[in-house]
Amino acid sequence: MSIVRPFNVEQVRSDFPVLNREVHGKPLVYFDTAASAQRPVAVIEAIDDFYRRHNANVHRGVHSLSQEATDLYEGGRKKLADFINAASDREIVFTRGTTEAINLVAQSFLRPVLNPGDEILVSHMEHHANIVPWQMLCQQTGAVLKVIPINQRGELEIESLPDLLTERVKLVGLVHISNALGTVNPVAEVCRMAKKSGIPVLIDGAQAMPHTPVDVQALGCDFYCLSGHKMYGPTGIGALWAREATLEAMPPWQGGGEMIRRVTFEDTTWNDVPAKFEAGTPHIAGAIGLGAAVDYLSSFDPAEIAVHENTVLEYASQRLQEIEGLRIIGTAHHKAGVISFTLKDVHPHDLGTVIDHYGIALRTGHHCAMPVMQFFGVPATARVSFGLYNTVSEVDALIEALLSAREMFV
Ligand code: C6P
Repeated sequence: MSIVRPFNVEQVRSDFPVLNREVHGKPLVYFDTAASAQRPVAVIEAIDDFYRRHNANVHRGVHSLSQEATDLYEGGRKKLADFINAASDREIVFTRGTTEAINLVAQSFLRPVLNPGDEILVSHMEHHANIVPWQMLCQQTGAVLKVIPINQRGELEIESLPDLLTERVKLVGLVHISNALGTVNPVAEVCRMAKKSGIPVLIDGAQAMPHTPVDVQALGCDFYCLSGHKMYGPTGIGALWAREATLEAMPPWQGGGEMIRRVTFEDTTWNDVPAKFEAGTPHIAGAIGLGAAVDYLSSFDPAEIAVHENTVLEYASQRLQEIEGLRIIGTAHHKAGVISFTLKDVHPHDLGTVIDHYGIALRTGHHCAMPVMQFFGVPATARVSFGLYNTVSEVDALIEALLSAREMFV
């Protein structure tokens, strides 16, 4: 889709109805986009239109509604394929989100080839979604989970990779942008290094999709996993990208309708990809809404979104440091979208509860990244995360609220 709109944050904000509401009598400041982004009208209307006018199951009916639903559903796949520069829409497997995409790769791609003593390499800054499925796989096969270290800024220690990338490693799993630290990882470089040893790489792109253009072919990865709700689309829908030949070679993961070509009691043959991996009735409205989210994001120049988001991120990083006793966790040179912090003598949960009374939504806890918390010696952090609709004046509101909250606790 061609670029049609110059980026103007006030116009962008008017696309998101929820931003008009108040919380505890204050204008909502939504700083929890990393958990789930808000949805623009275009996405809400695409879903609404599907249920009002086209609702039917896909791929199964000869009647008009079913054909319309199929076209809309497959249209969502095509839009997403183009958005991430997949070679074909057959390379997009719809899943419930990043978590399910990673589990699919673990069980279908890796499990059949894994032997005791083989290794899976992940980084110290992974979300649990890119740790636990591999741990489960290790328990099932006798393989071993190894960890790429990070430094005190929360950056990948890439210089440790040549020693770690031995012939025992059967897959590298790496987060593109860390949800707990905001670190942007050098994923293309890691892919290049792994490729030299013929090791496949899975990228967890959950946090990257809303912030940076993703070109799966240029990255050189083997698997890219994403979630619709992080990129202004619906919940319950996401995708796994892999090359068609890779998907063809993988056995199906779940069995049922849609994923078969012919079933007898003696034997079953599989459907073509990606249907082979989409057993059962899919999240049709989700795929359509995700397509609308792709259209929405594509209607801006990604460079303009990045400039705006970096301005908010840098301004917030500077202003937060004005607060006595505040420690930013994760100070990588290359960051996007996220600032985690602790405030001396104040538990993050208490902070989050008080800040909510100022109408400000931020997240507190371990952010499903407990090993990162352990690395930095904190049980939890408060986290602000930004979307394309956030502004520097919202950051000012946060600073005022934090200063008042600190008065209350100290
Ligand atoms: N992070 C956060 O608040 P799902 O739930 O499958 O859509 O995405 C899981 C996931 C995987 N990887 C990364 C880097 C993520 O950030 C997430 C989701 C949310 O940070 C919920 S814990």
